Amino acid sequence: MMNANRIIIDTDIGDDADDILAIALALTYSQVQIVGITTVFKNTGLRAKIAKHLLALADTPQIPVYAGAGHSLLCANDIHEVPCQYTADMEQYTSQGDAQVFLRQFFNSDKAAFVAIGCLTNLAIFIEENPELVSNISDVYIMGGCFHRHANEWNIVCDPEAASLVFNSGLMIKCIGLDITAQCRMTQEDVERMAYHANTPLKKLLLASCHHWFNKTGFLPILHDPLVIGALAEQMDMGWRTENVSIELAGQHTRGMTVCTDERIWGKEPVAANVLVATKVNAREFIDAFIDRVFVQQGGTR
Ligand SMILES: [Ca+2]
Repeated sequence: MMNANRIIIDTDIGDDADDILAIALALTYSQVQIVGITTVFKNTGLRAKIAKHLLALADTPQIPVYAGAGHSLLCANDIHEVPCQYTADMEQYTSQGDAQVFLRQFFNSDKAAFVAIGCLTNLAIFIEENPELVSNISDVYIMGGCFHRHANEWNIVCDPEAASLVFNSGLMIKCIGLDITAQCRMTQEDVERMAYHANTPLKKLLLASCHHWFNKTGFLPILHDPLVIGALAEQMDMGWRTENVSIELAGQHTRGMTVCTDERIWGKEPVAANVLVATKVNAREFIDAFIDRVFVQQGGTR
C-alpha cells in the first residue's frame, strides 16, 4: 500500500461507543492500514472479543487483536467487569495473544504510528520495558487530556502514572483533548440518519453500540475517538499548538489533569515542548463526514 498511514490502535472498546466508531471509521480509509489492535483497561479479554467481532463484520478478520493491561500501573481495576457492548455471540472470538509481546515483536523490526484511544497503560509499559524500540514509533496520537478548560479527562485519570511516563518519554505527542472532542456531539437527528442507513450487520452493530451507551448513561454519541482517526487520516487542520505538558499526579482536585506550563505569558515559546495540542475543530463538518463515510457510503441493502 503506497503512502499508507500504518497504525496500531490501542483501545478501551466496549463501553462508550466512540471506540468502535473510531475503528469503523479507520477501516473506511484506503490510506490507513491498521497493523494491529491492542486493548486496555479492565476486561481486556472481552474488549478484544468485541474488536474481533467488529473486524469480522467489516470483512477484515485478518487484522490481529491483542489483549493488553487490565490494571493501571498503580491501581487494581475490576478486570472481570463486562463491557456494556459485549454480547454472548462474541464469545466465539479470541485475541491473538498478549499486547506487549506483539508490540515488542512489531517494533523490533517495523515502524507504525501508535493511536491511543484509551488510557495509556499499554504504551507506558512498552516504553518502560523497551526504551531501545521507542524510536520505531513513528507518531503518537492520543485522545486525552483537556488543555483549554479545567477537567480531569477519563483516559488520563484512569492511569495518570502511565500518562506521565508517556508524556515524559521524549516522544512528540499529538493530543486531541476533551475540550475539542466534546464539540463533536451528535444530535438525535444524526443518530436517526445513522439508523436510516444501518442496513448491514456492521452498521447495525455500530448503532447498537450507541444504544447500549445511551441506555447506560443517557449520552448521545460524542465522536471523541473518531476525531483522532479523522485528524490522522485526513490531516485535518486542528490548529496544532506546541505545549509543555505535565500530568498532575497529586492534587486534591487536579489528579490526572494535563497542565500546560505556558511560557507564552512571558512572551516566550515553550522551551520543553512535548505535545502538539489540538486547538480547534469544525465539529459539524466532521460529524457529517463521519456519517457519510461510515454509514452512507458503505452500501448494503435493506
Ligand atoms: Ca476510548
